[in-house]
Amino acid sequence: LVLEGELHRAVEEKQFELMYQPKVDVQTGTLTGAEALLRWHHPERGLVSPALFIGALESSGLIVDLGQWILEEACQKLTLWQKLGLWHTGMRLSVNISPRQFRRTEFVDDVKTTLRNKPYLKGALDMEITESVVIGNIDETVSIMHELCDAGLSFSLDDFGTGYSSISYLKRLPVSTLKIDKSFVRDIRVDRNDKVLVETMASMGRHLGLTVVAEGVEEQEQLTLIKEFGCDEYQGFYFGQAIPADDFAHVLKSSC
Ligand code: G
Ligand code: G
Ligand code: NA
Ligand code: MN
Repeated sequence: LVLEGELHRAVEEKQFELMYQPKVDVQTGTLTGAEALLRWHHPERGLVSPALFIGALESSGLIVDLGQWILEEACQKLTLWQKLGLWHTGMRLSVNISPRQFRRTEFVDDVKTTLRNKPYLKGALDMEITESVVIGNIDETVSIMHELCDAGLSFSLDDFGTGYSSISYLKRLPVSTLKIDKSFVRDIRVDRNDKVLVETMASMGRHLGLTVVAEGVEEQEQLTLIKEFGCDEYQGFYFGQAIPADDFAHVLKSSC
């Protein structure tokens, strides 16, 4: 159980770190970018997974300030990697945006402020969202997304196929990438239903002109199947888990 007081302290004492999980081109095996994932260095418990505290960050509202830090931190690393010549055109760094963060009236202005005087970040930064960002009024959500697209950002629909991201949102939201949730990929070799679902989701995404990313690829056999189904990219322990920024820079270097 994560206590809110503990989280307040964690934010104050900067106990958080962003780690980076590679995304890979299914056909060529080359890096296409990364997803920034939050980690908490708990003073007693060690490294704590966000699965255990994202909910508490949301309900306490702490995610608002921390989310802005996540965005700034990711932009700072992106700037560094570009300056070092490690970040190629077309690669994207994704950050997860929580609904609470997205729904704030100041969100667009805060993002634009973060991107100000950094034209080189255009086309390199992506936001992973689920349908829970929709504010009730879908038109408002779409207009916020368009404004951010104009500022050079792209959007990925995360956890696609689960309760949090459905076909109707794929139709209505200006996303450029569909991420097939890892719960479908896990048993793709043995579960015929999962296999059909992944194949169908990949086909639908492709026909809609979206980049299709399969999440949670852990083995060669899963990679072979998602390749057959036409997924563009994958992410998963088979290539690598989320790693500290410096380690990810080495991965970038060795793939140059
Ligand atoms: O990295 P891991 O698989 O443990 O993440 C667990 C959950 O926490 C996932 O649902 C993931 O989307 C979410 N998460 C990880 N990092 C961030 C982040 O920086 N911001 C938000 N809002 N959610 C995150
Ligand atoms: O909800 P979201 O898709 O953002 O969640 C990302 C989470 O998935 C992260 O916590 C990350 O650690 C986890 N993850 C990434 N790759 C794999 C994988 O190959 N297998 C499993 N089980 N989890 C993974
Ligand atoms: Na995500
Ligand atoms: Mn996901």
